[in-house]
Amino acid sequence: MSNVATPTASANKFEKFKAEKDGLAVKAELEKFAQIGWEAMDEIDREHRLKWLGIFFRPVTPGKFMMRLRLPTGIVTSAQMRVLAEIVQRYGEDGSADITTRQNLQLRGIRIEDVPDIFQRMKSVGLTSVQSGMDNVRNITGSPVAGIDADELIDTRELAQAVQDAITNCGEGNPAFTNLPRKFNIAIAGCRDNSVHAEINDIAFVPAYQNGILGFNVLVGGFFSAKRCEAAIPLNAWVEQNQVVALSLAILTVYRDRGLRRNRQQSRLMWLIDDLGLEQFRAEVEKELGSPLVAAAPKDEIEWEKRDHIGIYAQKQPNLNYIGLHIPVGRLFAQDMFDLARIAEVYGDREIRLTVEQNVIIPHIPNSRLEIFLQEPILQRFSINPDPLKRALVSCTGAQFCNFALIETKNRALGIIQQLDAELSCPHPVRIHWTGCPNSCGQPQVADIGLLGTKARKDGKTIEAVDIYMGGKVGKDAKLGSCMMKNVPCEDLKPILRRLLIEHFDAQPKGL
Ligand code: SRM
Ligand code: SF4
Repeated sequence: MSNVATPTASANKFEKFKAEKDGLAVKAELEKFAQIGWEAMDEIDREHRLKWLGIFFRPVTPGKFMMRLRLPTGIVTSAQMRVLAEIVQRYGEDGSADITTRQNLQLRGIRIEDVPDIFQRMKSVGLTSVQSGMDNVRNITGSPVAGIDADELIDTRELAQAVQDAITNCGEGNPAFTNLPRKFNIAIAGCRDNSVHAEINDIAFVPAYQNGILGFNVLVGGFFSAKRCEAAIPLNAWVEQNQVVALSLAILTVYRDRGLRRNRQQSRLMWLIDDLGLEQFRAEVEKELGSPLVAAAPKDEIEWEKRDHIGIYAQKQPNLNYIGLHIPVGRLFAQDMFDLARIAEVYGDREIRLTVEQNVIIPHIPNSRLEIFLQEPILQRFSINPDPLKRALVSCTGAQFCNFALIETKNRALGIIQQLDAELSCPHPVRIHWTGCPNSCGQPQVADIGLLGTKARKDGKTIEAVDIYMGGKVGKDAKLGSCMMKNVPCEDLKPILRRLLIEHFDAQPKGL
C-alpha cells in the first residue's frame, strides 16, 4: 500500500502539502537551497519539509536554523560530540546545543548554506538527523545506563538502534514511514525504573517475563498535546526481544494506513485506538504482523522508583563506574561539548550518554581514575552533586528559540530555582518541569511540580504566567499529574513554589 494518503477535499493543509511532495524529497534539493539561501526558498520547503531532514526553521531567529539529531538510547561517541562541537563553534555566540527530553541533541544557529557540508561531516562519524521532526518517529529512547547497569534486565541499545535503522533505512531516509498522520514516539525500557517515561510514548516496551522468558509487555497510545494528554494503555501483548522491530513496524504501518488525518489535533495514535476500539486495533496489528500476538504477561518488571543517575555509580563491569553530570536545563556551548568529548576519552571509553532529564553520563571510568576525574574543572559547571531543586529541574526550549512559546522558560527556570535552593533546605530532589506552552515538550504532567506556560491578565496588561500541575509519578506505577492552579503570573511564582515545597515536599526555610 502507498504511504502517501490521497488527500480529501477536507484534508488539512499538512496532508495536502505532504501529498504534493514528500517531505524527504528536499534531501535532493539541499545543494540548491544552500546556493539560493533561506529567503529565496519555497516557504513550505523551508518551514515544514526541511524538518524531515531534522532542520527546523526558527521564526524567532530567521536564517538561523535548529538541527535535531537522532541518538538512539542517547548514546554519542566522543568523536561524534567533537564534530557537533565544531559545527556549533562555527556560529560563535549564536551557536549552542540543547539536550532534549528525548535523550537527544539539538544544535542551534545553523545556516542553510552550511547544511550540505554539515551532513557530510555528520555522516563521516555515523550521525543522522533524518526524520526527526514533523510526521515522523522521534528519537528512540532507552535506559541511559543500558549495558552498564548492574541491575538491568535487558540491554536495549541494539534494539533501539535496530528500530531506528528500520524506520530510517539506516539514516538514509525511508519513504515507507515519512508520511505518518502525526509525530510518533517509541521507548524501549530494559531497566527496573522506567527511566524512559514509558507511559508517555505512542509505543513503549517494558520488560516482563512470560513462562520464564524475558521479553516485553507492550503499551500503546501515550501522548501529550495541547488538547489532550493520555497515559499509554496496555495492548495486551507480550513480545520476545527479537520481535520488537517487527511489532514496531506493524503498529506504525497500521497507524500510517488507518490513522486519522483530517484534524491534526486528533491524529495521534490514541485517537485511532479510540476510533477502532482496542480489540479491533490489536486485530489490525496482528493482521499486519502476520501472526497472532501473545497476551501480555501478568506483570511487568518495573519495580523501582526512578533514578536520576547523577553522581558516581559502580557498573556491572568490575572496577568501572559511570558518573552522571548535571547540565543545567540541558544547555551546552561548544566548549562544553569539547570538554565532554575530552573527559570521555581521557577517563572513559569514548562514550557519552544523555538522559531524558537533559543530563549527561560518562561511563566506563576505572576506580583508579575516579579521584583525578573529580578534580576536573568541568565539574564546577556540571556538578555531580547539585543542589536538590536544581538537580531535578527540566525545561523545554521556550521563547528564546521556539515560536510556539507563551513564556521564556530555561533562563527563568534556572533563576528561580537557584533562589529557592538558596532559601530552602530540601531533604530530597523535587522534580520541577517547565514547558513554554500546552504542547508539553517539557513534560509537566510527569513532574512533582509542572509549570505550563500561558498568558494571564494583571493590572490591565497581558503577562507571562503558568498553570501549575502536581501529582505526576514516575518510575513504578507512573501516573500523570493534573492541573492544580491556573494563570499564576510568573512574577508571582517564586513565593507560591516556596509554599508548595514547604507544604508538600518537606522543605524547610534555611536558618530555622
Ligand atoms: Fe516537542 C513541537 C521541542 C519533546 C510535544 N517541540 C515542538 C517544536 C518542534 C515546535 C517548533 O517547531 O518550534 C519544538 C522545537 C523548539 C526548539 O527550537 O527547540 C519542540 N520537543 C521539543 C524539545 C526540544 C523540548 C526540549 O527542550 O527538550 C524535545 C525534543 C525531543 C526530541 O529530541 O525529539 C521535545 N515534544 C516533546 C515531548 C516529550 C517527549 O517526547 O517525551 C512532547 C510530549 C510527548 C508527545 O509528543 O506525546 C512534545 N512538541 C510536542 C508537540 C505536541 C504534539 C501533539 O500531538 O500535539 C508539538 C507541536 C506539534 O507537533 O504540532 C511539539
Ligand atoms: Fe516550544 Fe511549547 Fe514545545 Fe516548549 S512546549 S519547546 S514552547 S512547543
